[in-house]
Amino acid sequence: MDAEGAPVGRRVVLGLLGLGAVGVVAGNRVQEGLSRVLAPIQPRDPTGLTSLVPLGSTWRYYSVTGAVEPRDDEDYRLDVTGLVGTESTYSYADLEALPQTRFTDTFHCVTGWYVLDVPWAGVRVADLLDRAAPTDDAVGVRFHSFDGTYSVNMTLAQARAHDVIVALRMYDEPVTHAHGGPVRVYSGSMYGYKSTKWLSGIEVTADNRPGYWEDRGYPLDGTIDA
Ligand SMILES: Nc1nc2c(c(=O)[nH]1)N[C@H]1C(S)=C(S)[C@@H](COP(=O)(O)O)O[C@H]1N2
Ligand SMILES: [Mo]
Repeated sequence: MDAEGAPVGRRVVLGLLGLGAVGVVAGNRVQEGLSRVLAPIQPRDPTGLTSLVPLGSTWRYYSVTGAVEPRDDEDYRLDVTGLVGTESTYSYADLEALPQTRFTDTFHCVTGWYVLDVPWAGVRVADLLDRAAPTDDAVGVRFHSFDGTYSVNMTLAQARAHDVIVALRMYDEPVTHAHGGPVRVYSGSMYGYKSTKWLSGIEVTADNRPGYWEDRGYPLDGTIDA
């Protein structure tokens, strides 16, 4: 998993413990209300088998900053900046007007919980990158959150994958505030920490530097089963 060859590095384990703590602190009160709100949209499971899997198939609410000031569609802005030919700012309506990609996928948090069959829709990050035209020295993409703290990096190649989107819809409804709306990232082949909630910026960078969780021990390459 890391260069030293340990299957799960000490830093990763410490990171996992840290996330557990965040889940408890940030999640406690919110979790109760959320499970009621989310009950109608839990994935269908005709076999009932997923209920036997510990930690399986239910959403956890995560925010490393506690409460985040909600943002309306009208106030929403996404900045695309950095090593690009054309920097730009998109409103929610601008994003809605671009071609939308919809697909259904299992959501995996690196701590073990997952949610089956989540429909997502939004704009491919690849399309936004094409419009911005990264310069030849561009290597990474850094996603920023309007929570003021969270950020995450991936390589330019990872960000261009067809299942990496700026998501406007989840379960065929607008992304809720708790899930990082009005606009969040969804990175299909990567663990949940690569999917920045409350997305405010996409910055094209000269390196692929660690973001919030990678600084605290999560793998820089967040590919599932990497
Ligand atoms: N801004 C922000 N984005 C974030 C996080 C966070 O704490 N803050 N947590 C990440 C992690 S570890 C996971 S598993 C998912 C959880 O998404 P959810 O809160 O919609 O369940 O969001 C990711 N994106
Ligand atoms: Mo996570």
